[in-house]
Amino acid sequence: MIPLHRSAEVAKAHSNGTPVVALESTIITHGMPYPQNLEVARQVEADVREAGAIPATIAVIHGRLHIGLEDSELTALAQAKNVAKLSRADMAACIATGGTGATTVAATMIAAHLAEIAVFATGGIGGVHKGAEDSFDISADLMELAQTPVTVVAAGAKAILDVAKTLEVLETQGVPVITVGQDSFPAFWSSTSPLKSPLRMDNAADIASAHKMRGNMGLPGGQLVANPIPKEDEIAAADLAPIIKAAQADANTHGISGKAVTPYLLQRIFELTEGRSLTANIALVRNNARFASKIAAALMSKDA
Ligand code: PSU
Ligand code: MN
Repeated sequence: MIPLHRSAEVAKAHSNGTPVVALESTIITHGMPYPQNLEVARQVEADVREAGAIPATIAVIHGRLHIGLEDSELTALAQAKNVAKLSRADMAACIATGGTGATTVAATMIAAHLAEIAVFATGGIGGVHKGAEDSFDISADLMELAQTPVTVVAAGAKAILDVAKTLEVLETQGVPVITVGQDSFPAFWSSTSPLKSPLRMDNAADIASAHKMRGNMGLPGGQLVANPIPKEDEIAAADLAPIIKAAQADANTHGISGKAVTPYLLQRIFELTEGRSLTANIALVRNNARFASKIAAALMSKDA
């Protein structure tokens, strides 16, 4: 048996057929500093409600898989120290041993699917790290997208990754990468990149239909929806390039590896941009939460 626990709000939505949007918790524990992380987590939940869906922030707390957190649980998680960062490999072990951990994109997808939630909003997914030809550091998020039927809304992939290689792996794994409203694949803090998006769709209804069609065809896996950061909130790619280079060089100097790489780079970039990266990050996560709510609503409608 899986100790799966829905919050009161999510349980109600589940039985009433109200659209639900899953949200991850690693962004709270490892992606942003306190107290902004708590403010953002609450704000993103409010954005989902305002858009007509119900938010389900996912985390493992004392061995229970929580689908939707009460405000007291969210507050505790945002301040907790040494919380595990859970992916496919370690999630079951954490639940089985009564542990507490935040869920990455991969783990959140697994939990959402178990709870029958089809849409998930986040900031950015993990991908192929620079230098992966030596380190073999490729996020389990990519393989999860290939096998778990959840549509994930992100703002593209961060330039801390090798974005071209990330797109190649997604193609090899058979993951549809759909950019919203433009031809260029967005680069997280910047709305465009030199890379062309494999697919483009201009509205939530089409994305919901594509999600359903994969299911009808018996194709496993989800979809990656790349939703560009709003122009007024973006940071120019040229401004970021030297900062990312410096952050990567620091990570190498300090021998950062494995799970620690992404949180380290995010924190370094936050420092080097004097907080600008966080302001942009907040804007894009909120934008993704609103768009994911539209997809969740479209999935509930008969003609999707
Ligand atoms: N990218 C971001 N912010 C994040 C993450 C990625 O812009 O917070 C987190 C997500 O939870 C993602 C995880 O699933 O990092 C990927 O970690 P890794 O590269 O270790 O797989
Ligand atoms: Mn990794």
